[in-house]
Amino acid sequence: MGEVIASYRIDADDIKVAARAIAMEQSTGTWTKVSTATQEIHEKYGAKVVEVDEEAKVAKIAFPVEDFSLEIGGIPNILSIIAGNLFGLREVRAVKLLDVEFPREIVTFFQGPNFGIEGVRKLVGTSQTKRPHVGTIIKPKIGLPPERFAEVAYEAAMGGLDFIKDDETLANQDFCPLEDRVSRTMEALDRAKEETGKTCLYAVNVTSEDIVETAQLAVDNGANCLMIDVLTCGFPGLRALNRNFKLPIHVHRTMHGAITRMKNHGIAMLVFAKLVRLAGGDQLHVGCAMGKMESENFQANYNALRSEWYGLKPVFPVCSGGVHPGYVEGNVRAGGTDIVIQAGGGVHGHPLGTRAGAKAMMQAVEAVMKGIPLEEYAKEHEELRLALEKWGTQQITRYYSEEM
Ligand code: CAP
Ligand code: MG
Repeated sequence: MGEVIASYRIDADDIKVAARAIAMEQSTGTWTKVSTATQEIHEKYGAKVVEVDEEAKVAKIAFPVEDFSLEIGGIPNILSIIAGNLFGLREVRAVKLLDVEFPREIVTFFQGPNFGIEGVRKLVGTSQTKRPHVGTIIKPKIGLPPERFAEVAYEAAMGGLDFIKDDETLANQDFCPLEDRVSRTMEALDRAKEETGKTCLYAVNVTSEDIVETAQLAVDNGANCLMIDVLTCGFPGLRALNRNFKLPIHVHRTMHGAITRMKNHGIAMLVFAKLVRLAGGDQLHVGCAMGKMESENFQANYNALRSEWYGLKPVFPVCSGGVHPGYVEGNVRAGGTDIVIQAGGGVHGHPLGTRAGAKAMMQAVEAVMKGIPLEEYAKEHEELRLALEKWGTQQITRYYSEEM
């Protein structure tokens, strides 16, 4: 039987002692010896410290596969074990779960994405070109009524985008009820398809108390893609979508910064990326080289989503947050072409509006795929030229302005 191996960076007076305390707390031990825990129990179910790198302050702890309840406990149980009480132990000042390696039997128990990169490409029609997908988040984040939302979606699709999505805070508010929003938007996207011949996916945010019921409402109103805020909603929500619906699932990671951002404490995005792939997300926000969000180690996340993993389908890494046409080249260079590039402000903030903004994003991708520098391509592409004039191609650090 295999083991789950978790790597922790530990800040403690004695890293070996702290690692041992973590292994005990998270498996068969507690703060004192108890008569109920036999030697046999410790041997069979006890987690072991298998490696300690004192210089890097990293310890690897191996958990026997038998410690996990996959069928019923699923991903919540995995998290309670590898990422549970340990964060509060007095032996550690701070600790970060950096990575986790799963054995074959756990990976294949979870069947992963239903569509994966190739499946989503087939729906959109990019299996041949293999170019990055381009999407937009309808902005403003909240406030648009369904009719206006659908019009903006139509404009984005007419501009050639592959993908539109709800923002992570949009659910079923009174100003934009989900049923009305989805039916109008899908009707608008159908109209756009009649004109362009191209499919545009619309990821409906179904993050909610009863995600299956909400997703069913979206599907009944024509949805062709679903979206979940996986950390606020929970992994069982993602698995429920994966099991119950044959639609691609876009996974947003809102709230992750509270958990992933501190270098010495929390859980690395890499761990969540692996769990999302297990749970069956088809696209996941994992950061990128250029944009408004801090993105440490995004390359490792991309690898976890796209590399061979006991036959599980690869997940499309989503590069989002403060992206605009001027950042497309830098992001593709860093992330490759098997990515989804998204721009909200970078589409709807275009001087000529949403359709032109969508076109500018597509033109930037075309330029990169043809190996033509953006500035060069912009000479013959008005929308791209205007976008570059407004936003440039250099990473900026100050994003929010008074003119909003
Ligand atoms: C992007 C976005 C995403 C962030 C999340 C937003 O909009 O929709 O939520 O990208 O970040 O609301 O900010 P803009 P990440 O294109 O207008 O910035 O993908 O890093 O989790
Ligand atoms: Mg958003």
